[in-house]
Formats: sequence, structure tokens, C-alpha cells
Amino acid sequence: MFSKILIANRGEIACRVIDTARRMGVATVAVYSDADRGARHVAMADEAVHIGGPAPRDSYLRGDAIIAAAQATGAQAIHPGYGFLSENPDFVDAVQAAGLVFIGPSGDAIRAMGLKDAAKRLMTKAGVPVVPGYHGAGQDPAMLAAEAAKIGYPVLIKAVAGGGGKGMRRVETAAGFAEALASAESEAATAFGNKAVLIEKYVEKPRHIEVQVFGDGTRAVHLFERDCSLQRRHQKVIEEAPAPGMTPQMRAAMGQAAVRAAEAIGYAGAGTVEFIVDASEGLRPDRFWFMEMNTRLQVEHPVTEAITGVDLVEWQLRVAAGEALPARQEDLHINGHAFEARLYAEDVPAGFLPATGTLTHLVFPPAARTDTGVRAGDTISPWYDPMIAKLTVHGPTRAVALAQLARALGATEVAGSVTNLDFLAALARHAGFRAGDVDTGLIARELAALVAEPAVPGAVVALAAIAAAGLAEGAGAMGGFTLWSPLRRAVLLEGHMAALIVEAPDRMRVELDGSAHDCVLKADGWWVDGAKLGARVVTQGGAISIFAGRAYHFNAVDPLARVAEVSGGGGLTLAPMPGLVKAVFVAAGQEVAAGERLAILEAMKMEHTLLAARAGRVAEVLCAPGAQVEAGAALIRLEVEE
Ligand code: MV4
Repeated sequence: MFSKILIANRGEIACRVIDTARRMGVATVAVYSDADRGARHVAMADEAVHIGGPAPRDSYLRGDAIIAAAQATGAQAIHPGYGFLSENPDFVDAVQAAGLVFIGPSGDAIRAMGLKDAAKRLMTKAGVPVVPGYHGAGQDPAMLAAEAAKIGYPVLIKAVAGGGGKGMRRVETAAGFAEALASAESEAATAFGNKAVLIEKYVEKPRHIEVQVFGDGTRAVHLFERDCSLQRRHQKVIEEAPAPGMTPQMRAAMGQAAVRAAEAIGYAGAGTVEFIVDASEGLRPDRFWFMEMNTRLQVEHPVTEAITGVDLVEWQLRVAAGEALPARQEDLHINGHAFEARLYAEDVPAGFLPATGTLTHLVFPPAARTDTGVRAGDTISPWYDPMIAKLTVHGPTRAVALAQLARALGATEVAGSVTNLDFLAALARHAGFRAGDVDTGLIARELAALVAEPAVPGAVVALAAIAAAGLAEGAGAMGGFTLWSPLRRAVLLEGHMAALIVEAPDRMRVELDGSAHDCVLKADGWWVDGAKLGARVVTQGGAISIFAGRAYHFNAVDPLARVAEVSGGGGLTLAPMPGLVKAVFVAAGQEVAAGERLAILEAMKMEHTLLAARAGRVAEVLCAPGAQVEAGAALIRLEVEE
């Protein structure tokens, strides 16, 4: 076994590799960019080497700097993780030329799978089913049209160099072929610098089912399948193993095909053979076809680890160090069912926009395996993939595992960035998904229902109002509190107006727009209207997060910066809350500028500066220093604008 390895990656996968290396007694070297000086993978590794600027091409894609770092630290092998240099055959060759071990396949095995048309020809020769189609070198449009007619419509035109759906066109009839071909070619030329295409029979109701393989360079075994059909724009969202509805016959056929694919290219290490499956009539052993092979460890490998009990990174290190395959095919079995959900910093209602921000609060449920590259206080930077974590659950059956996933998502606490947690939770509860009726179009078809923002319960708003008033731990610690004089105060939350009546240190009544809630703080947390909320309250400045089976986020309106409200044309400055007028800075007849200080109101033991909402002349001062005023009381009136 190696004594020291370098991990040429960052984020959760670097951390995950370090975990296993440490368990095996292997020392680890991290590499990092300027953006990752304080990153979790750097903190976890035994040593760390700075390799350049934040842009991937200046750091994590710099093969030369990474090889130099391995040599300088005495690492014997390089683990590439996924992405970055993991499937770059020239990097593999350079690592080996430097006398180091690449923890993965040979450069030639990667090259064999790199071009889609050559890979498909190779797979056909190896006896792996490939979607009926044309995978030849000739690219004459008339000839391609003739091939499409031979295959039979509908067909799919794909870029030979493609991936991720770029340069893909579905064509319904011969009449639409020429135009679709021209547009696919031009998109492929722009995206990949290679306009060559292949043509395939269009597979209806496609499912993405992939098989985990593991080779020693000669022989290979498979570790069963994963279903990754829940995708959005070719990004996987939730993966599972095994595939719902899989039959023993089809599993055997797919496993054998995947092993043939791996052995055909002398595959070493962990790899994945992706198949497209026609699920229009259920799963049938004659309806799966090779799509491509990913010559690396994949993001979703934890679901395979959960159902097989195998640590795939341990296997990677052992085989790369020269050991035989750690198990025979007959030793491998499926135990239960697993799901993985990818938690992203992204704004789902805004169209899944990647988000950035500092994760002020981050707590993962202990019942799930969590793979993460960040800790509370870390920042999701714009430089890299905004994945926060992968949550993996494992149960005896699919139904139990899915219930665990829903529960784990509900118990995940993130504040400081928007996330896709609600979207993931909606998917975990989706009836079609629960029934195992998945296909690659499910998310697109159900998008409106999956992104609908659920209503916020009044009980949660009430608790947020209590938190905004600084009373989430009760009013017992409040100085000057008297049981016999209930305190009433206005609380402002963005989008909500609440009145809070403190009846006892641990008892409050919150009046919202159309409802009132009795809130009682007991030893086991807040009870609202007689029901236990089971909520955790986290405040960070004016940001309030309530975690109660789902995360709810509120912003307390900052009264200090609050620009006074103007009612009608009257230019009235109102008291935003009940309080004591501490000072008045203007007099009738005086000209004020927009944003100028008008008065100071003291409330909740804080001073709140009231500012002019617009420029104008003061018509009337309606309060005097020392006066106690109610929420909403008119304090200063500006003259009506001409
Ligand atoms: C297909 C297909 C239907 N028929 N090929 C999408 C990206 C890629 N690598 C191949 N893809 C597809 N190829 C034929 N002949 C439908 C898809 C497809 C898809 C495949 C896997 C996972 C998600 C997908 C989403 C849309 C379309």
C-alpha cells in the first residue's frame, strides 16, 4: 500500500478520499487554489500545497503543478477525484512518466471511451448492446438522411464529441432532418470544435441506469446498478440503488454487458457504464443500450457503497497499489436500498440559479451519510460547483429508504444561502417517484408542482416574530420584565407585520394579519396553539431561520435603517413600533433632504433613527422629546409636494 497520496481535487470528493486514506493509514496531501486556502479538504489533509489562482485552469487543471506538488511532498500516487483532470488521458500519461501512480485507468482506456462514435463501435464489437443507429465517420448530409430513414423516425442527432445534451436534436420526420442536422452541427462546432454527429433511434420514456464496474486492468466485476433518471437539464438530482423495477434477468444482462465493456478496454479501477433504457413497457432485458462509460469514480458512488458495503475508494487504492480485485462477482450482493440527494446552493424559484454566500449555520442529520466539503462559516464561492453536500440514506426497502430521505432533508439546517432543500423534499414526497415510476422527463413534466413554494404556517411566523424581538429563549432574561404588566410591541418581518404581547416570561401571544397564536416555551421547546412545534431557531443579525421539519427563513426589518413611511401625499413619518421619543431634529418650516435624520425613537432598549423618505419642507412636528408613542403614531408631517 502507498504511504502517501496526493488528492488532485477539492470539495466533498477530496474530503471523502482523505477519510478512507486516513482509515487505511495512508498519509494525504491536498492541493488548493487561492479561493480554497481555508477549505475543509485543506484542513483535513496531513499536508497541503498551494497550486495557483482560483480559476480552475490556474490551479486544479494544472497537471504540471500537481505532479510537482506530489514529487515535492513524496506522494507516490495521485487520486484525481471526479471532474477537473480525472478523465484527461494526457494527465494520466504525464503522471506515469513522472514515476507516480495514477489512481484510475490507463490513458488509453480513457481515450477509448472519449469519442462517442469510436466507443460505440468498440462496444458493438465487444457484444455490448448499442442503440440502433449510425456511428460512422462519413458525414455527408444526404447520406446521413438516408441512414436516418433506415433507422426509422423518430431519430436523435447527437454530437460525436458531445455530452450533457449539447448538439442533440430529436427529429420526428424526414422533412425536418436537414434543418435539425445543420443546427446540431453548428452547435457542436461551437461547443466542441468538432461538428461530426451520429444518429440514433430515439428511445421513448428513457431511463438512465448505470452499472458500477471495477477492474484490475484485465478482469472486471460489477457492483450492480444505480438509477439516475431524476435529472434536470442533464444534472442529476436524486440517485438510487438498486433501480426500481429491476428484474434479476435484466440486472444480470446489464451487469454482464458492463463487465464486457470494461474488459474490452483493459479497465483498471472504478468506472461506470451508462445505459439508456426504454421504460415505455417496463424494464425488459432487451431494452437497454450502452451510452457512454465514465472512467472515474462518480459523484453518486455512495449509493453503491451503501447497498454493497464496499468502500470504493479503498478498492481504488488497493488495486492501484497492485493488489488483486478485492472480491469475486459471486461475493457481491445487494443489501437494501439507498438514495442520494445533492444539496445545492441554488435559487430554485429563480430558475435554479447557482447561489453564493457564507453558510452561517450548517447542521446535517446524523441519520444520513453526509459527504461535504464545507463547514459552518465557509463560503460557497462563484469559482466552483455550488454543491453543499450529498445526503445518502440506506434502508431495508425502497419505501423505508425514501421515507428516511424525506426525514433527513427536513432535518437539514442551512442558513446563509438559498438552497434546493425544498425542491429535494418535494421530490422525495412526489407520488410518481414514490411509486418508482421514474424517467428522465419526470422533473421537467412536474416542475411547476415541485418548485411551488409551500405556504408558511402561521405558527412559524409567530415564532419568527418572537425571535425577531429577541425573545426566542423566553423573556425571563429580560431586565425589567413584570408579570403584572403585559408588554405589547410591534415586530416587523419582511412580508409580515406582527404584534407581540408578552404575558409571562415563557408565554406570548402573537397577532398576525388575520390570526393570533398562543406561544408557550416549555422544556422541550416552543408550543404554539397547544401543539409542539419541534422547532430550532437560529438568528444571525436580522436573519432568522426556523427549522421545523423544513427550513423557513425570515428577515427582521432593521428599524435603524428604516426609511419612514409616507402615507398618501401627506408625507407622514410614523412610529414603526411603540416607544419613547428620544430626540427630534427638525422644526416646522424646515427643509429636509431625503434620508435626513428626523427623530430618534427608543424601543426594545435600542435607538431607532427615523429618516425622511423624501425631500420636502416640514409642515408639522406631532411629537415632543420624552413622549411615549404607540406603533403607527404620526410623528412628523412633510408639506404636500407640488
Ligand atoms: C438519448 C435519448 C433518447 N434516445 N438517446 C441525453 C444526454 C446524453 N448523454 C444522452 N441523452 C439522451 N440520449 C436516444 N437514442 C434521451 C437522452 C436524454 C437523457 C439521457 C440520460 C439522462 C437524461 C436524459 C435527459 C434527456 C434526454
